[in-house]
Amino acid sequence: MNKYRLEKEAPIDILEIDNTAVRIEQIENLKRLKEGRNQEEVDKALAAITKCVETKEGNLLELAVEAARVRATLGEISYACEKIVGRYKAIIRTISGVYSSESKNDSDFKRACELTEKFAKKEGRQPRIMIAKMGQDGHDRGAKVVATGYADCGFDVDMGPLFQTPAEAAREAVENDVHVVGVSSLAAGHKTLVPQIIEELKKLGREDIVVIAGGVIPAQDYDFLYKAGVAAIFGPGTPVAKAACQILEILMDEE
Ligand code: B12
Repeated sequence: MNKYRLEKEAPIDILEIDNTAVRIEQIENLKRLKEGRNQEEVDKALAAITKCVETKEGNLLELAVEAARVRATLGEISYACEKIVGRYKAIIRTISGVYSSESKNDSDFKRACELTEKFAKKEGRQPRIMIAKMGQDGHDRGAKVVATGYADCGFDVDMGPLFQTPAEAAREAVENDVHVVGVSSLAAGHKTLVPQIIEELKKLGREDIVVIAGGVIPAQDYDFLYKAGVAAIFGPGTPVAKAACQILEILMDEE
């Protein structure tokens, strides 16, 4: 995807965040906030929001500001709306044929198609990959790009929904009997979520399912992920067909 790649990328100084510590701290903050506020005022403000959404009468933004002033949380404010209108669910739409029509003369694309055929002949079915988006990471463009590309190379592709937990993603991968789970991570959750999905697959007795990762993952975290059991990592700018070939080689080596 990126024609102008450097031979050697200069290391970038990156702020390391301990996700688990941040989560614990935030839960503590919420607990303290809830203990210190007037619950009656909060309930009243939230009920006014629900009524406004239901009747479409009043100024929702004004009511949300009032609720925040009495220390209702963002989650509580949105839940007050959700009671009436439900929660938005992104519809996953993947398309096919775009990648193949652009790449039909590309040698990596041709090789990826040959390798999927070879795999299918040997295994009796196409290589099957699930692209997983876990945690609070809403960046789904790269995931959709690779899902579309791999499908055009001959993979059976399952696209998991946004915001899955590692346990949900692992369950879906097992139910669909995939050969590979491809975690797409762009919001710095990889060091927590990737080891967790590997653990969940183990719990389900499917440590044979290969786990790979892609997205914005700093080079200094690669070793950590490899040690956790990831078979390959693909960063921004990775050519889709090249990565497909590498995944197929890993799969065929495993057999
Ligand atoms: C577009 C974008 C958004 C869009 C996302 C739209 C969408 N529906 O996807 C919007 C505007 C919503 C957004 C929001 C945010 N973003 Co943003 N976003 C980006 C941006 C500019 C480009 C991502 C992209 O689409 N690239 C194009 C696709 C095709 O490339 P890709 O995803 O990297 O995928 C390629 C490879 O990585 C690999 N790959 C990816 N997944 C997989 C999976 C497998 C299995 C394989 C094999 C390969 C693979 O293959 C792909 C093809 O080469 C990046 C910066 C960047 N240049 O990466 C920041 C970036 C990811 N965002 C960032 C941030 C901080 C945010 C916000 C938190 C900002 C905020 N304060 O609100 C929010 C978070 C929202 C959320 N809940 O997650 C940071 C993340 C920092 C970090 N990881 O530590 C980045 C890196 C910007 C930065 N430098 O700070 N963002």
